[in-house]
Amino acid sequence: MQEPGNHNLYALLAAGFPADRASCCIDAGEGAWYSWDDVERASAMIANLLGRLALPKGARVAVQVDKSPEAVLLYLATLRAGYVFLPLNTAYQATEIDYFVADAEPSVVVCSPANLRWVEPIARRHRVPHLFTLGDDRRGTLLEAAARESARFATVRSRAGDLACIVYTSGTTGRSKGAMLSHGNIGSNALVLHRYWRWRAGDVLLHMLPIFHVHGLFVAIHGALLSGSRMIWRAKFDAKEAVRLLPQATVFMGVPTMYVRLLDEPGFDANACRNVRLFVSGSAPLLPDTFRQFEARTGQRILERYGMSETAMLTSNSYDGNRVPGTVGLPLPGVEVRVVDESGRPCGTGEIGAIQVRGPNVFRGYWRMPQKTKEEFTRDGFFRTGDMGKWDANGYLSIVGRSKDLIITGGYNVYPKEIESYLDDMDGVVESAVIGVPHRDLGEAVVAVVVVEPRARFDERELVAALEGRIASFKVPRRVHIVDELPRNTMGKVQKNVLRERFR
Ligand code: MCA
Ligand code: AMP
Repeated sequence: MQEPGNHNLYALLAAGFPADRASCCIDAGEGAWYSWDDVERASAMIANLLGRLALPKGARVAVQVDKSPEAVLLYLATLRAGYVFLPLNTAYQATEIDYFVADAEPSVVVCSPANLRWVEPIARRHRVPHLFTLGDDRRGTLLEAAARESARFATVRSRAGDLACIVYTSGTTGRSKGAMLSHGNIGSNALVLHRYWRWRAGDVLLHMLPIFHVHGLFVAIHGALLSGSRMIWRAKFDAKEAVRLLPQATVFMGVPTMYVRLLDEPGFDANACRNVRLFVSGSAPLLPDTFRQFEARTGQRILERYGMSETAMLTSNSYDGNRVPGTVGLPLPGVEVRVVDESGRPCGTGEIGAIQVRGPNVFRGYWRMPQKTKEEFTRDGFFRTGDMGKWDANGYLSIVGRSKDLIITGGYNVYPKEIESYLDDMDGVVESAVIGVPHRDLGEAVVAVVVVEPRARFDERELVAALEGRIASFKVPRRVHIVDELPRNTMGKVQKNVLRERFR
């Protein structure tokens, strides 16, 4: 039972652990598995290690490591010790990591042993007091140091408003912003989803998402922990492996690209998902066509939901009722969602407007960006999501576009501004525009349109090569088109819609 008055997220999750602590919590395959007892004891050892470092209150623990059960233990340990967990995409390169370390000023950085060579100088430059390594093979200095610690730890008492995590989201201005999420924000959303999606003892989650984002780290893991359910754990998504493992699972969560790839597998059919009671899709729009093909093939209707790093989950299609393709469903209990026109007036059914949200799940603000935080909230406390939407007659929300210039590729967000600034800095580049074009597998693919100086002799491959290794691979344009000039409107603004049409 949860300790009364303690809002620590770990305490909330642990209250859902099953009575049989010797049973399996995380099954990573090839005989590697953790019982609930193991999870409690190992996270206690890491929490004791963090406690011994005597970090200041609110200290950030920045983590860029390959997916492993031990990475989850580190997450849980950071919560238990009352520090702030800061997950980082494994695709990020040195320039990107340098920015996050400079901005977040973590007291602890944990990187994979293979990256120590380039992370160490970054940590030294920014005077990070503690640097550890953690591999996906249980190697590294973090577990070596934790092995000397006690396996008992009294989870720190936290208030609902205390920070639990900072999740960086790319910025429309090119600078990433750290969304500050409290124990109360994440915990309230975990409880709502637990009830809404009917998590129950005996569920088995097939977990193939990355764990440095809200989808894989919060939405998927918390549901399983709160219901004392086993997770079948794989380091990354692979469609063939998913088809092989799905018969053992009752719940699967993925981004639309994963559903498209499952449908490309000839062996994927109703029999493969005979035990699955819930397929959830999110992070990017699920095409109605994918929804229908999936239903025709398996008899299962994918449940699409909508959320953001700043807010966790906001809306969901119904569990028992209707699931409407092309919509993201109904506002979750306790979450206020409104669609407003430019003057802030609520839109009627079918009218397109800006989506704004309020609720216990909505974040505390952007890390060290009070002005930006202020701009993103209305006077009455609603957060401006930057998404455009409309209601249908039954109160289901559709996302019809974004007011923010953002590309979502395979469920990862890419802000054109950031890529444009890298391109514009290159010798010989006059200006650039980065757009998303429809892509069968990734939903959208990143494409750059570049104007180069008359004497500059660039080709597409050179421009791509110049970005590779400097920025995360999912941000690197799949195609680069060299043009004489960019189309502009009378205000001088680049007409990206024209480019999207031309290069689709
Ligand atoms: C990999 N590549 C990509 C992507 N992923 N390129 C563009 N977009 C991507 N998403 C690159 C690889 O680096 C590789 O490049 C090449 O594409 C081929 O990789 P492939 O093997 O085909 O891809 P993969 O490694 O299988 O990855 C596809 C994936 C993955 C499984 C769909 O992208 C993924 O796990 N996406 C999930 C993202 C996610 O969890 N988002 C949640 C955000 P090279 O050949 O050069 O190495 S949280 C969120 O949005 C909110 C809160 C929400 O609502 O959930
Ligand atoms: P992030 O800040 O990385 O968490 O990305 C959040 C954004 O992903 C949202 O603002 C939406 O634009 C988009 N998103 C998430 N779920 C969906 C969905 N089901 N359909 C369309 N867009 C989505």
